[in-house]
Amino acid sequence: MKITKVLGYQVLDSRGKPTVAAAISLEDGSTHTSRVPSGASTGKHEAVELRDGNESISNRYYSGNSVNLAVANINSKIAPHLIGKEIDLTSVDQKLKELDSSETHEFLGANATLATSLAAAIASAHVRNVSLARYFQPTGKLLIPMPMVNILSGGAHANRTLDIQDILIVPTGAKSFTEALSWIVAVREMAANLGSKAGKITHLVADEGGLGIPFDSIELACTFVLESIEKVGLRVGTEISLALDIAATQFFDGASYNLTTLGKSYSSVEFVDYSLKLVKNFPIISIEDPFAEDDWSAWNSFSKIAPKYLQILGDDLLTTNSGRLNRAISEKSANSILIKANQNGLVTSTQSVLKQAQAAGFNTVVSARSGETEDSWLADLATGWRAGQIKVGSTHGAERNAKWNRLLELEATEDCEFKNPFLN
Ligand code: 2PG
Ligand code: MG
Repeated sequence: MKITKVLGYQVLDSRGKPTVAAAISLEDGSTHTSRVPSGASTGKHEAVELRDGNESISNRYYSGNSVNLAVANINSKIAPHLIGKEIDLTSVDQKLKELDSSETHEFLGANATLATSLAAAIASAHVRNVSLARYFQPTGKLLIPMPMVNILSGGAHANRTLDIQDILIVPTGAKSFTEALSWIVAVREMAANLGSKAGKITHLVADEGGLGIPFDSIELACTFVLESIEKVGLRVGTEISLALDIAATQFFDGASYNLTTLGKSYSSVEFVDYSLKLVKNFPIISIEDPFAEDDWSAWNSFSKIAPKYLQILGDDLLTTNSGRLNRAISEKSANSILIKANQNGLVTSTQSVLKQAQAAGFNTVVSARSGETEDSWLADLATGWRAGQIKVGSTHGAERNAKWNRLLELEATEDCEFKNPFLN
């Protein structure tokens, strides 16, 4: 079926910041839309998010953040090459690569390429008359991903109420996604109640819907989340464990890791030591970005001494980039990768980074961004790609719940399985 129209336009994300949307129309009269997310703790090696900057007149009220250039690239540089062609995700992505052969999509903007690529994926699934998840995995049981969910937020997402970015939970003992989500909601609500009872600020809901409760140390914050789990009546370790997103690039100054709420600075070597103690003292099964994005030696030495069960997850380190992943595989810097489509810029190359990681025995966690939209394609990608895990933020905010609700829907409507990825 042929493409009849490709349209880019500007919409708002969950932080009220402009982002790119694309719509692809087909001969049968249907139109398929997508909206791209945007990060705050953005890694230096991510694909380029094209924003207009301060010069643009149309940008007057958006503090330099409008995306008219990226939108114009869809409408004038991409659309003419797609209209009249058969809809097919792989050919659309191939064309986008030809139009911008730079690895970071700096000419068209990765927000322009990803919006187009996602709309093409959704339109391609429509033509086959299957869900987007099924488009990627046509037969066999679909694998609903294990959720990794934000309870406490800090860092760039919550005005630095905590030095690190997130304390999350993973309900590894749940037998279905539906059960997993119910446990998570209970823990989040318990944390909000316990926080209020203790006289802490609990009305601060962070960018990803997590609680922005201030704590003097990471250890105190972890203890608080553990108490919330126990008060709900769930067993720590066998049913639910902790996960951290340290987002260490944010507090690394090139020489030291500065935990400002604690008032302590650590050299790279000392921070490896500190991180090891932290994971040994708490039931933490996953640690994301424990070191800065280019501090490879810290990653490498930590990976050598970390407990074998620990998921060492590269986000800013790997930026869903094949070359950086290759380095991490050969140097054994990490054993897992966060997969974010907008760090990469195309649906097919994001999936191929995921496959490359899985082939090397890495765990894969498909992730939302802190600036999200009401779109739910992420849930389908994580499921159809058999990622095993997904991270979306918390269970507050329609832009977060759109993804959780889509996973509930997939579990209810498709032939699915749900597994604990930490048993592999
Ligand atoms: C992260 C993400 C999502 P951001 O660091 O993993 O939590 O944050 O989108 O701001 O990069
Ligand atoms: Mg991260």
